[in-house]
Amino acid sequence: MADTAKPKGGGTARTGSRRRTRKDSTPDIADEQPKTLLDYYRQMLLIRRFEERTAQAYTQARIGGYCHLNLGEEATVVGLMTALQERDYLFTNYREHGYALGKGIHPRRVMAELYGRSTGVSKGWGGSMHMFDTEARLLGGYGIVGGQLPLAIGAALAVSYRGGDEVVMCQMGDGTTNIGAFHESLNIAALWNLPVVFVVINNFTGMGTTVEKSSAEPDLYKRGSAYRMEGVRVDGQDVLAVRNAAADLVERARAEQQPFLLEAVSYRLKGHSVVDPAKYRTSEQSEEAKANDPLAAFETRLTEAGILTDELKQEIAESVREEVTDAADFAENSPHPEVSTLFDYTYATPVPNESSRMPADPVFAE
Ligand SMILES: Cc1ncc(C[n+]2csc(CCOP(=O)(O)OP(=O)(O)O)c2C)c(N)n1
Repeated sequence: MADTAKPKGGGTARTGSRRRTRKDSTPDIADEQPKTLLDYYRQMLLIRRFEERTAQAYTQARIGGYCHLNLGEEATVVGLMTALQERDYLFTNYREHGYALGKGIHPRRVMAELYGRSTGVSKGWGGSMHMFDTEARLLGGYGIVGGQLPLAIGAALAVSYRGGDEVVMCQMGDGTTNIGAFHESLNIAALWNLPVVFVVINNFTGMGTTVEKSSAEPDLYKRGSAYRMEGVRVDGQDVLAVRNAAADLVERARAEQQPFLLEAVSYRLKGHSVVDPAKYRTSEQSEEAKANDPLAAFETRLTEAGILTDELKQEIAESVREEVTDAADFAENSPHPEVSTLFDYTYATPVPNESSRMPADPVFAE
């Protein structure tokens, strides 16, 4: 087991910084291509601005239903997504907008899905929590806590059965590690040597309940040890550290055909969902979180290294702003799906879309 983000002592409700890394584990940006670093910066900024726009559209009632944002988790999301090969599969929980963007889905299609429009990733029927795109190999988007885990190992079993070399990444939150499906899935994945990387985003709270109050073993990367699964903890505020740790495990899962567990210690800047004012946090915690904003920290690092000049910063900010505005305009101007298509993408076998059908009537068409 490795621990590159060791908590300092056994405090109670803590924010990202106190639980963060030893400095010696921070990758040196001098080892990276400036182009790569700027690309990561842009991706993180895109998620930030996209999510801010999403929050705004929600308050304007352009977006309905549940809606959970990746604000504050941009370094983790970008680090994880850049560690995957295009052919690798991804399963996530409902906090997924940034992952969809990171998996290469166009911001227009992600925003249109949030608006519930037919041009969206799931043709407007999935919404914020249920994005699904077989081409991009994003296999959901799940609103049921832990619902993605058994499905992810099913996909990994299919890969393994066919002798493929794809890896399945299965993202979840810290709260998910106490769901039965977590243990069942880790057990089967280890028993059957499935190529899955389980990723726990430890943002310290499941809704408003802290990890310390819900987990007998709050060092979540150790939770795989019951299944003899190697676990690694990484600083989720550092995009390079996340990419390195994730890429290592993804490639080992591919080569060794076995599962791994990665814990990324991150922090969400806002409440659980867009309607949660996060009153369970102290103002000290919120202030500390803002002070440790991963996007601002990365921006400072790149600026100090002379990689991000004022001109470049402006240029990137402008192009991201345009991309997000374009996505929102596209969503706004897209049609709602036809009600007659309600069941078209839900079942593998055609199902009649008959509102008059009684519960006892057969589900599948003759
Ligand atoms: C089976 C199930 N139980 C409860 C809920 C309600 N619920 C929605 S999100 C959530 C917290 C999950 O927290 P975590 O796994 O840490 O993910 P995060 O929101 O931090 O990404 C709960 C309890 C649910 N959706 N599904």
